[in-house]
Amino acid sequence: TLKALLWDVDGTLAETEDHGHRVAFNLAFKEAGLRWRWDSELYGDLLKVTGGKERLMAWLERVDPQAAAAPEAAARMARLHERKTAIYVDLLARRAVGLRPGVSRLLDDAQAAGLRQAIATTTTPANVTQLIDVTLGGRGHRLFEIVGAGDAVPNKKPAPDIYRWVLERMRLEPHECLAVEDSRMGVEAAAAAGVPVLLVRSRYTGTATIPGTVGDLPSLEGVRLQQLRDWHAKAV
Ligand code: XBP
Ligand code: MG
Repeated sequence: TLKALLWDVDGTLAETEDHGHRVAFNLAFKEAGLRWRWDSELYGDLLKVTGGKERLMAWLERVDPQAAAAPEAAARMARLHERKTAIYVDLLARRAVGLRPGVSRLLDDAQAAGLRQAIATTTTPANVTQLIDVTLGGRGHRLFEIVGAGDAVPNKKPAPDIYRWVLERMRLEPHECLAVEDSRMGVEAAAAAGVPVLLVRSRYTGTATIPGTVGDLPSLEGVRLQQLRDWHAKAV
């Protein structure tokens, strides 16, 4: 039976990428005097590299391989990423993004039903805390038992590491959980950890079939907890 819901953050809890992360990266570039600008389409391509620091490094390798080979490149991108995080947290404070439809209700219903819940994400912990604070207030932090985020593990999604990290700390077996993810990399991460995964498509998911999911939805709007239980039951 289903014991826990493991939630992805970006794209799943909220549409944070286009109006949040992407905008914050661009503002950080501007502030640093860099003439880089990521439009929505380019950003969709860059999302194939998960993790902001990793994404910046991959970008530098693409546009300036010489600078990327320099010994200080990683530290430089890490500093730029720190600014990006501060800007992103500030954008959230100014309500640049809210939760996706249906999310708040499912979180509450799951808690009321005694399901355990946790976060399994690639993003920086401060971003998760801020999103929860701003959208759910104090009640948000009581919803999630554990937040698995960012550099908690060496390998980000699509590696299964963050899911394994969360499962281990919650002392749960993969089949006792249902993961909710919006991206191919997220689905791959959950599946590789053996966790049944529901795909909820977001702005950047695209239309291609993604194998290995228990369900494939355009949104969680109107979705009932019982449906999540049914998808999970069919998978295990
Ligand atoms: C999505 C990501 C993140 C964000 C940027 O994470 O790949 O890297 O785009 O966040 P998920 P940081 O869907 O797993 O929540 O800049 O903080 O890395
Ligand atoms: Mg995601």
